[in-house]
Amino acid sequence: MATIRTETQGRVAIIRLDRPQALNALNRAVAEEIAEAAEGFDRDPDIGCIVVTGSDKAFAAGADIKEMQPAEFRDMIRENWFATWDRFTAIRIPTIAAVNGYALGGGCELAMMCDIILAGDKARFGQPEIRLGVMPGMGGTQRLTRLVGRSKAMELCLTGRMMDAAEAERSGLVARVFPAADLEAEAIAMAAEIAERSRLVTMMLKETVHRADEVSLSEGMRFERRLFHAMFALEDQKEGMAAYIEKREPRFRRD
Ligand code: CO8
Repeated sequence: MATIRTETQGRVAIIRLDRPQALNALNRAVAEEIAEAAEGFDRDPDIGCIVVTGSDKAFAAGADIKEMQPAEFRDMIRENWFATWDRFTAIRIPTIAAVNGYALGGGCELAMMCDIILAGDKARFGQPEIRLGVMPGMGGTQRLTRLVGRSKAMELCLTGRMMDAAEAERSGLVARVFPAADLEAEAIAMAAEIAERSRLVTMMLKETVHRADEVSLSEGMRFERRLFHAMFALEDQKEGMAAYIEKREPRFRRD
């Protein structure tokens, strides 16, 4: 892989953006490599959670402006730019973004494609596309609005200003903030804990939470209830509840 590095630690996979010369700007090769790596981990029963991270300076400073600048409308349409990212959001096991440094434009949007965003205390988030004569194109107008509400999403997208980790946590974009030096270890520890649970149940839980963005409350409740009922067809429900009653650790299935 030319633009990312991957490794595994136990049941956790780590995808690390690795274009330091461009502050991890997301070009088409990055999208393809992240999608391919994540799909591989998603198929691997030995992996239960993926951490996506960058460097101390930048998670990712946006889509690659130098690659995009000469593109024409016909190129965008023909190649359906940014559609590759749909493969990443289709990953069924949980994903955690561990953000140190800049998460701007497409970088902020990649973080929002993940299920949980954790930030180092020096992280900066923003959607500066307006300053480049465009608007967010990898989900920023939609996911940021759902996460922080319309007024704040409008303010961030229309001004292009950056917000710090504390503000991002206050506004609901970020789940938790850690000292920058501890972020990666904390993210991996959280991922390891998630990866110890029933792999099938974490997948169904992820699908159900994301359903909340798509359907009405009553439809979402019906979907949740039906999948909850379905979980009683899994050995993991029997094992998890028996382990609680017997005061021991559960042993969930991995496949
Ligand atoms: N694309 C390409 N190269 C980049 C990017 C980027 N997004 N960000 C940084 N780089 C490059 C710089 O050009 C520089 O390269 P060089 O040394 O060759 O000049 C190198 O990375 C280091 O960057 P800086 O010297 O600028 O580092 P600083 O510490 O001075 O500044 C900043 C850091 C503030 C992050 C600054 O680099 C910056 O403002 N970057 C651009 C941020 C930005 O605007 N991102 C949004 C991009 S657009 C997008 O993501 C969504 C696209 C959706 C559009 C839809 C179209 C269809």
